[in-house]
Amino acid sequence: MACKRGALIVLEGVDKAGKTTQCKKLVQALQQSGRPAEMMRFPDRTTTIGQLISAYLEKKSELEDHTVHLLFSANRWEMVPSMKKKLEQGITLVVDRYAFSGAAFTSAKPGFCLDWCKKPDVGLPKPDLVMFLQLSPSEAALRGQFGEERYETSVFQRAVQHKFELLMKDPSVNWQVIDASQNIEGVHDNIMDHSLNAINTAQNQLLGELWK
Ligand code: FDM
Repeated sequence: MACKRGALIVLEGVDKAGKTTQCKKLVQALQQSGRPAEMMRFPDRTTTIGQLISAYLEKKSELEDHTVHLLFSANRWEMVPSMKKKLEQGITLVVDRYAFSGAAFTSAKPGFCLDWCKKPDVGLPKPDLVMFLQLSPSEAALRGQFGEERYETSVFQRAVQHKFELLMKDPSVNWQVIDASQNIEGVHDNIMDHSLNAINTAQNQLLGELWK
């Protein structure tokens, strides 16, 4: 019998919510419990496309807004063959940001509608679970200053939060909101519970297509 597929698990949230810390802890905990798991992140800055995106985020280059949006999407599509292969091998993928960040960040810019922003990512592997790490702007501010990269301002982050709230209304995606104001271990326990459920369910289901 073919081995059971891994689950595609995504963590989303505004800046300072602790996504990267929690992705790492989740992968470690899954591996320690004997479940194969790997972490991925988008943008993946290591590819040729990823390097263009990275220079843009670091403000070392300028790119037209539609163009950079499509590059972020292309940066996900270029990883699809290896993602599918790993999932088929039974490896659970824990992903730090995905198409939801893509749609939320670009649609927070003037002149973009959410619908247009979602289009390039239609048909990507559909996550079995998307956890949104919820943190109020005032709690995020307590966690320190924003960095120097593009988009790291409180005004823009509020606009992004609003777009995430619109995306979360879509019942075709398995959204779970996680209270990220708890301590690191508390948040982790919550994330682990949801992830184990998703892994069990995904085993018996085909991988879906996002927003299709
Ligand atoms: N971002 C991320 C986008 O604008 N579109 C996308 O598709 C993705 C995946 O890039 F500001 C933004 C979100 C964030 C930046 O930062 C990436 P990190 O620190 O590498 O997650």
